[in-house]
Amino acid sequence: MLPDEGLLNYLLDQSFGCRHITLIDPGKQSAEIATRRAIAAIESGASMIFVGGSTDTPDEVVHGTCKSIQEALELQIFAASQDPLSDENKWRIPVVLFPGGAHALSPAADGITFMMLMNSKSRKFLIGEQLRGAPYLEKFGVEPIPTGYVVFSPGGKVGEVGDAELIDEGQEDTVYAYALTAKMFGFKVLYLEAGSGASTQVDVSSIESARQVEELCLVVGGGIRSGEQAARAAKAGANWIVTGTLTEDASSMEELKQRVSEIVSAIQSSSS
Ligand code: 1GP
Repeated sequence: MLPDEGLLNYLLDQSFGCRHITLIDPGKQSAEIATRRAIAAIESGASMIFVGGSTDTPDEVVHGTCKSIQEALELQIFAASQDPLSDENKWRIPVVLFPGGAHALSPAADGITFMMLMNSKSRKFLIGEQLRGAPYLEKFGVEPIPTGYVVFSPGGKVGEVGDAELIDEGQEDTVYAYALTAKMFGFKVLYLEAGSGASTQVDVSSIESARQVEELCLVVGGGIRSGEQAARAAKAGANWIVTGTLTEDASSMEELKQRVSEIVSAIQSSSS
């Protein structure tokens, strides 16, 4: 559900400090489970939901998940509006597509990270998928968020499928050049990705190098599983921390809530 200030303003607003995005992969769970997880994550302090991840999820599966999450949010907003003690704005949380390509799209989403995989060696991920997706997004009015996407070692599946020239620790100049290039292209967001389920997160020096380009909103994800790891990225300058695996491998909703709360309180205290 769109917040009152609109998607881009909400995303770029730095007055809240570092915030958390829960990534839901519709290819890995039913729409019903995905929705329960998204609602539990928001209850625990997540400020945005990304839907996407897998490279081979059909449109209708992605759409079913987005629709189901949006319907659940509408219900929560309605319930909160009937209760004078509860704040309905808490449920105005954007559901944003995080696509693996031009196939994983849905008109039910509030927006999409419209990405260039900047360190891909393949035209397909630099501009090809975007050309296929753009007319669809225009037709259905899904708001594109201009995003540069850079994949770091170990990179995981996205590094492999996206044919990325992975960035290693110690390549601060390269990271700075990518960040400047992203700014010069007019991207609003730079997403530093270590790959879903990565054994190591994006290193602090790389985040600090990207942070030198102050105009960019920095999203950092991949391999973040604890509050301590999330805090490290937040301190280095991340505006948003994405976690996916953390919520998906939680053994119960209680565990999921506990894990998300830990991330949220760690990043808030290290960025305020
Ligand atoms: C993947 O950065 C995200 O695009 C999340 O990674 O699954 O490791 O949290 P994890």
